[in-house]
Amino acid sequence: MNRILVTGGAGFIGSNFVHHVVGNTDAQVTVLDKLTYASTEESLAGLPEDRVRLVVGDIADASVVDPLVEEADAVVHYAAESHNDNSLSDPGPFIQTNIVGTFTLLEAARRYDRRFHHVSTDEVYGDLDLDDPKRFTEDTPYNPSSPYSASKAGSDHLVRAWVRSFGVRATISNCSNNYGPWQHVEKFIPRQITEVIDGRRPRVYGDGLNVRDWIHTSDHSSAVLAILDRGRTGETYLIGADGERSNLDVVRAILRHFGRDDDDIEWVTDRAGHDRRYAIESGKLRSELGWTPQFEDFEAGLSDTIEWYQANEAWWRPAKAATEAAYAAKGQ
Ligand code: NAD
Ligand code: TDX
Repeated sequence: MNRILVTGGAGFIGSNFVHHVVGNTDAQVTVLDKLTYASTEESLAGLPEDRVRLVVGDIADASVVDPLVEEADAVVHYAAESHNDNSLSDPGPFIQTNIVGTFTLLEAARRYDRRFHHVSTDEVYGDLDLDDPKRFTEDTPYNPSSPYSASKAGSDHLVRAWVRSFGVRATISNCSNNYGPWQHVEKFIPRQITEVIDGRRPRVYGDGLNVRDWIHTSDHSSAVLAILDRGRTGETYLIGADGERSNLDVVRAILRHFGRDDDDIEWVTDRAGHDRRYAIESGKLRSELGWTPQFEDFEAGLSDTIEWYQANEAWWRPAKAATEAAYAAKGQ
């Protein structure tokens, strides 16, 4: 697999994947990215120009997508509208990019018979109760809650149908919540880190007891590369690193890192339809493909991430004020 087309490769997880591919393979990478508010070219800075090329364009535009898919050996599809809160304010872009965009890419993969990997989320399975002993598996029924997760579920169903009806050589991964460098300040962990840097209080929704299953984004990258390399066509693999934590526990760890009182919290309006808990059982990926996460200590990975945001204020600062103004308008 010498030429990989990475959609959404200037965003948080996609750019981390591009760095991972350059560091761990000999592949040539073309990034197709619309450069929405969620991304910057800086996330790709420093990568070798003879290995990585950026094409600015829309995954829903077949005239852009077709020639790029044709010249690639494989497509790894990250591009999406990705923030649940935005999908509650304005669902339209989520339907257009996540569903129509995925359809456009699948049609190109079908036309040119290209290997396709679709990056999805555990949110397609809905949520679990806090005391439920179960975790999500590849057999859990789809039950999405938000316009974002419904649009991702729709895109997963398209991939499954294109495999079964047209023989497209596709795999799907559904990953838990990622953290690490280059994540937009609208998301939970970067928002709280940058609020504390700014001398403000972290903003926690509801009762703070909602649980997310955290994985470092570099472990997500190694899992996607393993699936691209050794995954079986038509299969779904769940990616997770046993990182269940309540939002309150995460915020308290951030406050402690800065030497602040761990009750120094601003309780804000809850998210509509807020999923209670996500949890991933990733045994299939581990046993079938031999994958294991490198970041097994969440608190250590969180400390590295906090230090990255302290050292890279020039990257996140331009987005911060507008992000906070939009949250303030919603009482969040
Ligand atoms: P992100 O919002 O940081 O990045 C998305 C990228 O897609 C951006 O670079 C954006 O410019 C690009 N994009 C958006 N619309 C586009 C379009 N129409 N055409 C081309 N490019 C477009 O999101 P992320 O957190 O990096 O998520 C990447 C993928 O991983 C998404 O598919 C998401 O559903 C999935 N995922 C995310 C998480 C998580 O915790 N963030 C967990 C599991 C799965
Ligand atoms: O200010 C906040 N306060 C707060 O309590 C924000 C922004 C969030 N939260 C809560 C909501 C969630 O319970 O923190 C948790 C995490 O929120 P997000 O960062 O918005 O992530 P989530 O909704 O869990 O979705 C993320 O993981 C799955 C990604 O954004 C998705 O793209 C991915 O599919």
